[in-house]
Amino acid sequence: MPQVPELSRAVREALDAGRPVVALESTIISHGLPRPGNLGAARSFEALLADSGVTPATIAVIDGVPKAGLSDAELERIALDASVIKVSSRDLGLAMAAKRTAGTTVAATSVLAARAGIRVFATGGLGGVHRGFAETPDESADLSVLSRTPVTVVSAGVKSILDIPATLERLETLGVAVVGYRTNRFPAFYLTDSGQDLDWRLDSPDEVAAVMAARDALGDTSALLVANPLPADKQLDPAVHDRALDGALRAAESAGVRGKAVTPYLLAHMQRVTAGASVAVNLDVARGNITLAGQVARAWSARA
Ligand code: PSU
Ligand code: MN
Repeated sequence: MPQVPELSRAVREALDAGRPVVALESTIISHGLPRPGNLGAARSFEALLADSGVTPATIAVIDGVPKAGLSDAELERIALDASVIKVSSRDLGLAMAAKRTAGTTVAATSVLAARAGIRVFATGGLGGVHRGFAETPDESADLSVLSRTPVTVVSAGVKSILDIPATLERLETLGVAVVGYRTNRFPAFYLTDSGQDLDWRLDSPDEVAAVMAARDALGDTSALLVANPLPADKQLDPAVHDRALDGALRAAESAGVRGKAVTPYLLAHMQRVTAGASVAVNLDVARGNITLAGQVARAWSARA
């Protein structure tokens, strides 16, 4: 079997030369953002990196082949083809053997990035522990996979649709390091501040790279989560947010949505009832994280 994931030429050359590379996930494109604007978003995510001299490595499964670095035609398939499925890490081997085309979640993207030797990864917001866990124990595989995958993930905390205090407890149990970027509070994706305090804060990309080096020296094989909040003037209006989320949670409950459909269902509901305001905020969240991830990747490659 060829190398997994298959690297695009640009990604392979950048990695070989020790130049900065940032992995990007693709479930945000296939299942997080609405078609057809998601294609332009995916292209703009890559351009943000390329414009600052960082090689983007969007990760996805194309006809059963896990890839890091997509052609524009492949990016278009992930964005526009409605038969594209969502895969977490456990699904990767199944999607490969079945020759499926898939967007990769944070869990699946982290596994593939780590195998490729890509150290820094940007997403919008991580999965986590869902509300109502006591009745339906829904916890994203993102958390347990990050406990055993050595990658630095830049994320605006976890999605506010989740139970954030419970998610932070799980991250602690699982041994995932969590730092606030220029903040002592954990962000909440659409919202700047979840109200939850963090023990650690870092204020520059160089400081993040120094922590990565220290963790390597330790042989630490878990992830470092860099929680990067949206500026307060760019967050979703909290009143609009709370109303939309309340409706989304009730709709999901009465529709009996389960499993991996839950997160896309809640995000799509938020998009409808906020008339697209949540999409604009989601894009700002992703762009902010990708920009910071690019800076961290540059600081990391400058150390070598
Ligand atoms: N961030 C976004 N939009 C998304 C996601 C993250 O801005 O759609 C995706 C990520 O791929 C994440 C997934 O891993 O949602 C979580 O899904 P689940 O709760 O089923 O694990
Ligand atoms: Mn789930």
